[in-house]
Amino acid sequence: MTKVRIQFNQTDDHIAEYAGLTASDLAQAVDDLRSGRIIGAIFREAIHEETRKFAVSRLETLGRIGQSAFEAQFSPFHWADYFRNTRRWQGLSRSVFSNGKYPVDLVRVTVGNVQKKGWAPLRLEEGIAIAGLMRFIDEGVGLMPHNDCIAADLSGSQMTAQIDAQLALNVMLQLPEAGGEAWICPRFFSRAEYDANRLPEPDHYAVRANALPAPVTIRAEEGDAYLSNAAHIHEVMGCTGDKARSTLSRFVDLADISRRIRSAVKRAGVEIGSALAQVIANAGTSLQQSGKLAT
Ligand SMILES: O=C(O)CCC(=O)C(=O)O
Repeated sequence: MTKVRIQFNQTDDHIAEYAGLTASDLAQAVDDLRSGRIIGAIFREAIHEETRKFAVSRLETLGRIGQSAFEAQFSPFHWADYFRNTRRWQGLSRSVFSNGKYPVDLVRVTVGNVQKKGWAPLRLEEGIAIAGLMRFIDEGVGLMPHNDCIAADLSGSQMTAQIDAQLALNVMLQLPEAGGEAWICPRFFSRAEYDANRLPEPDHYAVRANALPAPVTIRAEEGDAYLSNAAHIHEVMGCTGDKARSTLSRFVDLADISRRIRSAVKRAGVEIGSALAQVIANAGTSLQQSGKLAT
């Protein structure tokens, strides 16, 4: 395993740094993010230079691949379409990387293997929620301070109630000439706090920066990847220059297995209860029909 270096170059930024992207380092970073020991992990040269260049050139032809669940949730049509398309997007994203080099596969296998630690990858009622998203951020554009909390966005879902941590992996495929750094504020907002600090439309997804503590900058270079807790408020600085900022992003949602079991047992209890009620009601109706039960 690569030795973890916790940087303290900006007061106390708690960013772990690894050489390369390996399953064991990824599992360690997931563990440390989940426990709050670190607020981000950078994997230097997570993809090789030829892999990166190939992905960038393929993306120039294909354009953006995928959509986020956040964008899809507002219309039933887009929501259904999202689940119809996740496998296709996954396949398309994989095709942008040469054989065996798609970083999301390593993430899926690693997260799939951590069950012994009590977590499992999240599934939604409708199916697999997470497709790798490959996108560009163009000149003059950034992302305002926001968090990504599928449990708050889909508060009616029993599956999202099992979430223990929502992490985000971003692979830096191409950086702009200037700007495009990611900032993380090590701060959780309750939904009420978040709503109280929202910016007006069209930036309603984001919150006012003056409500936040000083952020930590993620200094990821082309070919690096970083993993962070998506529930922390984060931001992408405006990009400048002719080169777009292009990334592969993937959420890593971890469900707490014990919470998952409790919720399955509860659901089964409700189902058994209502099945029993139905049997009793049916028996009552049959008895009535056969005249054996007084009305
Ligand atoms: O591209 C990044 O560095 C962060 C992306 C992000 O904030 C998001 O997908 O919500």
